Amino acid sequence: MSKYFQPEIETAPVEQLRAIQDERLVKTVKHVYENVALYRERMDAAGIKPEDITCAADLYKLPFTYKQDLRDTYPYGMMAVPMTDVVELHASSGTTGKQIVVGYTQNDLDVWADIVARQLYAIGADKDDYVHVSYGYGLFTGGFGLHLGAQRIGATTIPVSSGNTTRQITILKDFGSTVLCCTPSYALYIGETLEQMGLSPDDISLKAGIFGAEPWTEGMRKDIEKKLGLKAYDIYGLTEIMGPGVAFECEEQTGMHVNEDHFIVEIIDPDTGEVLPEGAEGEIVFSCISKEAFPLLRYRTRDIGVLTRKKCSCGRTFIKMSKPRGRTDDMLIIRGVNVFPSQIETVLTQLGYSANYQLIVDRVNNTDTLEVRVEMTPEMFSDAVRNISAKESEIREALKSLLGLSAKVKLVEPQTIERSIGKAVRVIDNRKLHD
Ligand code: DLL
Repeated sequence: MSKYFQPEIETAPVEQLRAIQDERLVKTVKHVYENVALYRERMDAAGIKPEDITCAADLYKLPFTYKQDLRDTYPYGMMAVPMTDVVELHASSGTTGKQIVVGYTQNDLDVWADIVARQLYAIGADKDDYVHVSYGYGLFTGGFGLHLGAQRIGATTIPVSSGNTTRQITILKDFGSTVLCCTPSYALYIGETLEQMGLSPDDISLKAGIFGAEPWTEGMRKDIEKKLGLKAYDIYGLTEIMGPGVAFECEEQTGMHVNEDHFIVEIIDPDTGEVLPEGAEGEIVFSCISKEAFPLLRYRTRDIGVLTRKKCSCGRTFIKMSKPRGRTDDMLIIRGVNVFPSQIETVLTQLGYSANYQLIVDRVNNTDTLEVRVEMTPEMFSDAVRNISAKESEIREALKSLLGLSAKVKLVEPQTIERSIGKAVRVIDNRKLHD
């Protein structure tokens, strides 16, 4: 069986990919100029005509698109085809602000199925697999996206959706699920529940997992792999661009290949908007080049990552993006120190804790405070009380020396931090209450 779903594209020489991007970008720019008022107005205001964009290298000339634009044109102002051609809608509420809605033509759904199918083939799944989808079904893109891909490869699709964790385990066991798809925090929760039910990975048949929709660390990957007895792969995507499958991890497990025949990715300096060279960290920006219903150009994701064209051992030629470190809007600034929750997670998992933690930020007498609440593992808890303050200062010291961050650390009893069946809530920022 091939590990590529569409080998001619996935392993195409870079020049060939460039040529596809050139042609598709030119077509998409014309399409949005003619059909989306916001793009026509923006381009007119910037003095750019569709003819000025002749290849992918001209992309930088185009204005950016922001989440606010999607809110301002809510619900259907960014659709580039008549609504009669739109066969499905999805929406994202985000953590703050008004929801946005996106649309797909039948052709868009076919492309979505293909790119998720590429992910499934890349991790060694095929029609003989049982793909257990525990991402939420509904307006969230996770459930339906993975579902489409699983059907496209002819796998036996199990649309469980999220929640009811003991039932998830019964289904994993009885239905013989071989591939699990959910958020990494839910995967961890499923792993813990398996343990609590007195079962081990040998009692289920999982061989791989496709986990995304939130940042997660290498430490968390190892923990999930151990608890569930599988290989854990990362998948990236966002509602505005397509949903899961914009980028996917291969057997190397060192970052995600961007489906470059459908999306052009850039890294920019979030402050100046300047395009940064390969290898530099910055904000990830996507342009859709094959979408019909909702093709965004230069969309500012707010995700922070790095791109590389280094040759990948899997043979794919698509550019790779690192695991996003976080989002510009999730970065905490604690007394002048910039820190992403994922950096704290790395420190905790290196010290042997699982990724059950919460960050509580506040402001006391005009000074920011951070409390890191970390759950003890059951083993630590049983051997513990006298050790607690020593363990807390060990974490405090590690945060200080690795991140330059002074924090209060509080070890809490096992199972006391709320588990998530979707995206985990890591940060409680009480400063917002005072603003
Ligand atoms: O989370 C789509 C998705 C579903 C991706 C299932 C993967 C699996 P949104 O709800 O619109 O869409 O959230 C998109 O989630 O901008 C990132 O900040 C974050 N995100 C998504 N995938 C990853 C990942 C879906 N693999 C936002 N690593 C994005 C880190 C991720 N962050």
